[in-house]
Amino acid sequence: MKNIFLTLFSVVLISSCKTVKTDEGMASANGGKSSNSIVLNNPIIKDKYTGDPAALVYKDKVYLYAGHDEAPNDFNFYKMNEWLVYSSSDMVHWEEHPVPLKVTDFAWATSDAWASQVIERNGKFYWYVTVSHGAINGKAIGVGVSDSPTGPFKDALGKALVTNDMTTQTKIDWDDIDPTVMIDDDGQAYLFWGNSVCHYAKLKANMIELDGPIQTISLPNFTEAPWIHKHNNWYYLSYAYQFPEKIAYAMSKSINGPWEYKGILNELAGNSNTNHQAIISFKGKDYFIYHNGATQPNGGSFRRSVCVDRLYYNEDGTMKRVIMTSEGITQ
Ligand code: FUB
Repeated sequence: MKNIFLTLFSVVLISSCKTVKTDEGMASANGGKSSNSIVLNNPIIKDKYTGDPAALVYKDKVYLYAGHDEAPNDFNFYKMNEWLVYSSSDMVHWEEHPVPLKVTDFAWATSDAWASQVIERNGKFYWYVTVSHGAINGKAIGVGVSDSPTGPFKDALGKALVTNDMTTQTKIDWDDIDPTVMIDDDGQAYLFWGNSVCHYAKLKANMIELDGPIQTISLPNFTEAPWIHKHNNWYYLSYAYQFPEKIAYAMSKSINGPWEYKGILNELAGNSNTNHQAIISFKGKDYFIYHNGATQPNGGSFRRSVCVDRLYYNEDGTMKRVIMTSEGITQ
């Protein structure tokens, strides 16, 4: 009896191992599809930890920029020295490009390749990044520039664009983080950023100088991670709400406000206390890009993974709450 039980147990174990192996082998060879049609495309980057996604639609591709989470498994804070770039023509298959930008490319910065965003103007690509400043206490925003969306990028300014001493609304020294950028239809560019306080300012046409005063926007439970975008004559300002973070958003008919709070857009991202969204339209569909800690066994708040799911608008312009999925984008 004992022998029969052991034999049966071994057969079950071996066959289940085979199934897993077959699925993994097919998944990598077939863009996430397995022989028995299990499709788990989230997270979209499976071989590295990635956080703070930003995306740029340029010509017929999407470029995804993310910070590289390099924290060892026993280290419970961010360890981020470089940013990564990936591209896709269909939001399903992603190609990794060589490392386009590192903290060390900014001679005045010391560490912390935190959240960022890239925008194109007149054939040049400007990358607004968060880093820690070497000489001025606190976080700062720098600008990289390149002739290609995949880089390599170099410091466009030779100094920070925004430093902690330029904003005085809070006593914390990490309120100048998480830049998001938009060029409005009239050609005026704007930079938004912040932690605890949401700041914004105009940018000059050269994209490397502020143009006028730094202003603030009052948003309920604003934590960080603003993302500015426009869709059908509405401006949207989404942001990380409370902590651990959900994503909420406000809408306005003008980029200068007033902003009307519209509620929660995305719920807590599982085992990651941050969520950090990017929102894009690409080939007629809308996408919500974010991070969670789904890559196991060691994924979590400091070893994050970028995911993508569909975003849907209501007829009145409000956005439907995002449904985070393991399947992700399948076609
Ligand atoms: O990645 C470091 C910080 O975590 C970012 O700047 C925030 O948005 C949060 O995601």
